[in-house]
Amino acid sequence: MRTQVAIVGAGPAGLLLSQLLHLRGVDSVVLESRDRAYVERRQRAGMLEQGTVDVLRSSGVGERLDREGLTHHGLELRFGGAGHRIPLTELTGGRTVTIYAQTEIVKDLIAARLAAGGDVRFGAEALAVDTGAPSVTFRQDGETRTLDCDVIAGCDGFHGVGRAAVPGLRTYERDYPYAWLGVLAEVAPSTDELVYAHSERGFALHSLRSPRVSRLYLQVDPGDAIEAWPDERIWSELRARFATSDGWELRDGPIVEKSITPMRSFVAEPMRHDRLFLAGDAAHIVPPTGAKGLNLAISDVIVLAEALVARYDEGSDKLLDAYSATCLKRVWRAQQFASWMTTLLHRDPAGDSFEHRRQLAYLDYLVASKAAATTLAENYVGAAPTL
Ligand code: FAS
Ligand code: PHB
Repeated sequence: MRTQVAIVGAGPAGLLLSQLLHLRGVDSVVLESRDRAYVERRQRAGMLEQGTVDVLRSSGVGERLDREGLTHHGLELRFGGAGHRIPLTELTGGRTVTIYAQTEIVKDLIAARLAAGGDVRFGAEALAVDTGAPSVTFRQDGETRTLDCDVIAGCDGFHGVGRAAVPGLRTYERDYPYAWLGVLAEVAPSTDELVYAHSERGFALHSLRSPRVSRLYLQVDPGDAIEAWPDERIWSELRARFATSDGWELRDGPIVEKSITPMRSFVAEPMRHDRLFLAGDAAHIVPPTGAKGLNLAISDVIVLAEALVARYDEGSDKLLDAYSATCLKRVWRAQQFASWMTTLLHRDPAGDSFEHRRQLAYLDYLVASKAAATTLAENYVGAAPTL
């Protein structure tokens, strides 16, 4: 077997890379260890920056996104029993964010690749990558095979095999003393825009998926088991954390999916070794508070696709040689924002009262100062590439 670009992983990074390369006449094969149904239903992100929306549209997979996506112009910070709107669009010269679930992006990309005759192989687990004479050894249907290629794109997420093939990797990590319990509920959202709640009981987030489906998160201990969170306890805790003095009410309904995600910051440098290029969660993880994980994966792939096309069209490796540094500038900007927003909004499990008052003081400042609110807005909608 041979292709120009071997892509390991059919998450948003791998699938979008395959689509972008296809549109520019570069062949690829996508190897995905899980089956299609698993990959399409895995609940993850939902908040898209403008750059992510733009590239999905320009690569021909924006039609359902335009029909079903929810464009947002602001978000609410809720603390001390009151809500405060941050007018994102007004503060960023017209930029918006869009709610459209990662599951739907994955479905749209898989459908587009298969409709174009793309080679996306499910149940094909990469076992090892050879970065020199590039090739990927993988197992599918009990048979071990080798895919020869010019370049390998390691889009295989945090637990993949690509990163391990980079010798002398430098890693930067921070584990947080809390996790997120994510809930998908068949109930109309109780808010039109996202509500980020800071409370003495802990953080909570009210996001959306559609006019009939809500996506909610609440801070839990990293060691919590999902079994300790029956639906009624989840709704009761969410009501307590979103409570306001004006009697705002949280609608509840059937919970169709719930899971606990640990929270970490992680960066692996460099994001390239020889003919292997890492993209997305394979190279970095951000705490989901800032809604950056998916958007970072997309921005890595935009850079990688452009660099690979330059290699094939112009014979130039200049952009490929700059790939890691180009991506890492944006990765670290996102890391700074995501860790700042996470430590601002989450209750310190040690119950440190100084930390709680410090958080409240900054939240008051965010609401009172246009400069402070603009800093949040600019990073939330997606820092311009120059920042
Ligand atoms: P992914 O992990 O999505 O995809 C990697 C793919 O590679 C997977 O399909 C995997 O099966 C496959 N793979 C792994 N090893 C392989 C092998 N050896 N061979 C073949 N295939 C292999 N981000 C946000 O912005 N907001 C959120 O709320 C949010 N919530 C999250 C919740 C969870 C539980 C997790 C894990 C992440 C969450 N994220 C969130 C981040 C998430 O959206 C990621 O940033 C995004 O999935 C990154 O996409 P990829 O880099 O494509 O990696
Ligand atoms: C989501 O809708 O999944 C979401 C939105 C904003 C975040 C995190 C997750 O900060």
